[in-house]
Amino acid sequence: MVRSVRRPLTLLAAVAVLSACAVSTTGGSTASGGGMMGGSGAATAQTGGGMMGSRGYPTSSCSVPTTLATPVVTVLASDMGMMARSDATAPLGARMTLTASPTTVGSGQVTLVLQNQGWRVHELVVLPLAAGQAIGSRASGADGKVDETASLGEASNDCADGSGDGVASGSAGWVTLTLAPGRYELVCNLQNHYADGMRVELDVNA
Ligand SMILES: [Cu+2]
Repeated sequence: MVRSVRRPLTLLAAVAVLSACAVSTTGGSTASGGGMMGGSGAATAQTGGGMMGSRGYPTSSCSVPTTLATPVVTVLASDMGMMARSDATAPLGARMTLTASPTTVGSGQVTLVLQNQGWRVHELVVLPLAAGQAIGSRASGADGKVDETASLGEASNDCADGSGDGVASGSAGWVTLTLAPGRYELVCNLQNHYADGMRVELDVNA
């Protein structure tokens, strides 16, 4: 008797759990799809004049030239935010990242394209890494920036090549450099951005 009662209960519980899962999965994908940004939310936001894309970050307002020298390393800048900011201001502890793809290229000419998928202004500066030096190990100065006197070049011009005042949210910037074999640290050196996580290694093979 006990078993015959328990079994249907167990089944019911399983069904309930599955239902709950189904519901929470649906809810989860809606939330991770952007909550206020993804799916239908994006359509609403865009109707409202926002810049938010279907994946929860600003859509690019910049067309990167297709004639740039190859290989092209795409560097994505991301940060946590809800709306585009025209400045780079970030507190220490803000969550910001740089990712690169690919992370290894051959020596010689390489184009770095910074796609700013964050909400703040970002930039890309190429710094050499000494043998054994780990990325993220540079000390930030009182201005919240690392020493970039050894910079080999930067993509910090909004929707343009080379050096400028930073790449706006949703936009891009690029630079073509000739890099010798070695390890490099791609960083965003706006105030506190490096310390907040905006660095990624690029390896250049012989
Ligand atoms: Cu940055």
